[in-house]
Amino acid sequence: MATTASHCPYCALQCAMSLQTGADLPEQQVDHRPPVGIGSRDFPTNRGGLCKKGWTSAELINSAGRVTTPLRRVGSEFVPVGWEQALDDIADRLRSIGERHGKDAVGVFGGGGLTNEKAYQLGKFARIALGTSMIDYNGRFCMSSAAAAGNRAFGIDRGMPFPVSDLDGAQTILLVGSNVAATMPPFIGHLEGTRERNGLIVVDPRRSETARLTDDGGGLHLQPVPGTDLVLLLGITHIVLNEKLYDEHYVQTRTVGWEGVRRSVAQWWPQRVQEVTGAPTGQLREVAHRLAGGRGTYILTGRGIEQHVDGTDTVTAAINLSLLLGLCGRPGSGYGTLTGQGNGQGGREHGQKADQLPGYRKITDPQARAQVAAVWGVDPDRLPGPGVPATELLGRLGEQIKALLVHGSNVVISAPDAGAVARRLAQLDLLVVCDFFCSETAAHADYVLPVTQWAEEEGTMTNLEGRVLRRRRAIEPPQGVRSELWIMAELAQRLAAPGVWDTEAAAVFDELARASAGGIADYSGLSHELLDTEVEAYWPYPSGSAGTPRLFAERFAHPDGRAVMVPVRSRRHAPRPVATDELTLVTGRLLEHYQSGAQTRRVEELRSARPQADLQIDPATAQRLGIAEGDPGAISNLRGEVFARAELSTGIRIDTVFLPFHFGGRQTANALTEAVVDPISAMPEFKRTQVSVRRADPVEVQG
Ligand SMILES: Nc1nc2c(c(=O)[nH]1)N[C@H]1C(S)=C(S)[C@@H](COP(=O)(O)OP(=O)(O)OC[C@H]3O[C@@H](n4cnc5c(=O)[nH]c(N)nc54)[C@H](O)[C@@H]3O)O[C@H]1N2
Ligand SMILES: Nc1nc2c(c(=O)[nH]1)N[C@H]1C(S)=C(S)[C@@H](COP(=O)(O)OP(=O)(O)OC[C@H]3O[C@@H](n4cnc5c(=O)[nH]c(N)nc54)[C@H](O)[C@@H]3O)O[C@H]1N2
Ligand code: SF4
Ligand SMILES: [Mo]
Repeated sequence: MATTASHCPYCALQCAMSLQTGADLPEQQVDHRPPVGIGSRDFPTNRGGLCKKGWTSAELINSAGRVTTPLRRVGSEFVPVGWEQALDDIADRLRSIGERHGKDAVGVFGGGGLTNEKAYQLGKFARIALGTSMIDYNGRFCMSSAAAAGNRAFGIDRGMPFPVSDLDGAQTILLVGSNVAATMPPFIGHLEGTRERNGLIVVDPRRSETARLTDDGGGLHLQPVPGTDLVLLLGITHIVLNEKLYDEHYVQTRTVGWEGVRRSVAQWWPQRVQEVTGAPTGQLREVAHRLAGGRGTYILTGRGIEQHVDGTDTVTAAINLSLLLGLCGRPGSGYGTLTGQGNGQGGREHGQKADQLPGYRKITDPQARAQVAAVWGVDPDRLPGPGVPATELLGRLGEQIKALLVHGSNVVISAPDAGAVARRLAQLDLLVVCDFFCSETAAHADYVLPVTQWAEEEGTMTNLEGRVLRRRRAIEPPQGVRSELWIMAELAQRLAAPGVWDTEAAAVFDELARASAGGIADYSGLSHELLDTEVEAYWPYPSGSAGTPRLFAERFAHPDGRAVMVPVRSRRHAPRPVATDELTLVTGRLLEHYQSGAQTRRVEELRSARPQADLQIDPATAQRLGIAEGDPGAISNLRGEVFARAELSTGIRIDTVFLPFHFGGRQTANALTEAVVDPISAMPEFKRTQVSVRRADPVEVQG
């Protein structure tokens, strides 16, 4: 049996695994290809552990639903076509749409699951092969608020500016809006020490798996009203300032702007914070004191506070608190956000974001344009300007945008106001989806192009710590499947694009490294060859350096070396009416499923464990609505209606219900969410939607 060292295809923890191939494993279906087994492999982030998604990930390689030849729509059917014919036709149609409606009539939607090489190539493909500015990606739904807050405070956006193993020695960890116990199970190994020291504090309107880790011993769980975390954090900051718990020397020497922060929190005395958030004043004081109690404090944020219209400001409030306490850049303490997708970190560094070029450079910066254009072999004037963020891009489909290429996202399930997205996709002149499966989005396509899965390709991923990892090929892809690098090269050639279009990931990486040189996310010292020696490669990794496991020890990334404390204010804090029929819907994740579920709903063990979306609802609320355990519930608002089985649970606030967003059809949670975004980051408000709930008729559920 052969083993290949690689990493999990799913989340940003990027657990190390070994892929086993060989004759002794039972043969599976597609093309009679050899099966792949998953073995554990020791690594500092997961220490040999994997969650059940990781353990079962190889099932998708030979999954019966796998697309293994290009598919073309004819009426309401898909028919198999050859690659030449598909690519010729797609190129022709892209060219004629561009000629007729302008180059920005072609949109590109990327993903944070793409390798660095694919993400880089996609950004280049959009800008110089298609000539469009209209590219953005699903990281806008995921990382953009934390990224925006990190950039303005620190001058750089690396989710965790320190290795995760640093958390092992922590005294106190405040987790705000993150459910790591379900979303990155092996990560909780790094919380064990803190838990034993009674130092874990979790803020979540639900008694999530992670909140339950605080049950034994002296941990704390704060259960605020959804969407009030900004006020909560301002309130804790108020106490820290009032009771002089902050680190004055640090604030004076390493930050600017704290006077503004002091003024902005003055009005948030504990009683008032309690009224808005529901968190008792005693708990607020307790948290402030614990965070300030000596060394070893970390503050970590997740999507629970980021996916709101004030997500950037809320993360900013968490960073301001961290800076006041002197946590950032000091050994044994820090602030970080827990990046989500497999390459959520690298995916936002190499140019698939509407306003960015490789190396985390601004597309509006003349110097950056000149450098990247030189690497691409084009005149800088040929590069388009900034495009529009994901939600706006999707909003323009069928209007300004006539054609869309999708690489690594299932927007019909995962974008806000998903019903409207599906309607707009239907108005496109051309939709091309690259995927391994006929996802709900691919089902709308004119062409589905089948691509390689993780175990069939080479590449790199950048995990939540900013560590660059090697993904390695363990098995040949099925005959009819191609890599996206190949697809882009073929289309670029047909579109007579300038520049070089490599199809080998190592060569594309070398080009990416050159394009990133001198940028914020500098990868110029890295190569596949170097990464194969298993160096610990944290970016920035400029040529000649040994990388940067920990940032901010001496300086922050702003020109004056200081962190910027930006005062933020809460714009929506009126106490909520007590009696109302409306409930607040929060959405999120289950351990068993990944994202839109396009992959994990095809894995038998995961599907049978979680076959459907359940509505988490408090028993008293359910009783008031005449709903019993297991009853069908209808959750609705102006935008849509969703059906889900009621799961009664005291682990949720009485004014709140929870739905996972992993399911499609009549269980699509995003049929309810609104396409309203944070004004700074353009992140949608996935975590707070007003809905009404009623008991549904079983017939409605089937229909
Ligand atoms: N099993 C699984 N794991 C995953 C993924 C997956 O789909 N499935 N996806 C990966 C990706 S891309 C991401 S981004 C991460 C996300 O990882 P997390 O951020 O941990 O995941 P979520 O479930 O979206 O949200 C976390 C928690 O936020 C809480 N929350 C909701 N609203 C609020 C609020 O207003 N305030 C506060 N304080 N909390 C709130 C929810 O109750 C939930 O428990 O997970 C990654 N890992
Ligand atoms: N209501 C609600 N909605 C949410 C969220 C929430 O918490 N609540 N979370 C948001 C967040 S954080 C995220 S990250 C998004 C994620 O949601 P999506 O963007 O839909 O992510 P996935 O389901 O991972 O979709 C990836 C698709 O690409 C395919 N794929 C995987 N790898 C590759 C590849 O290398 N190349 C190609 N071409 N295809 C590939 C998969 O088969 C799948 O069909 O959802 C967002 N939507
Ligand atoms: S925690 Fe994330 S990376 Fe690790 S096995 Fe599970 S899905 Fe894969
Ligand atoms: Mo995400």
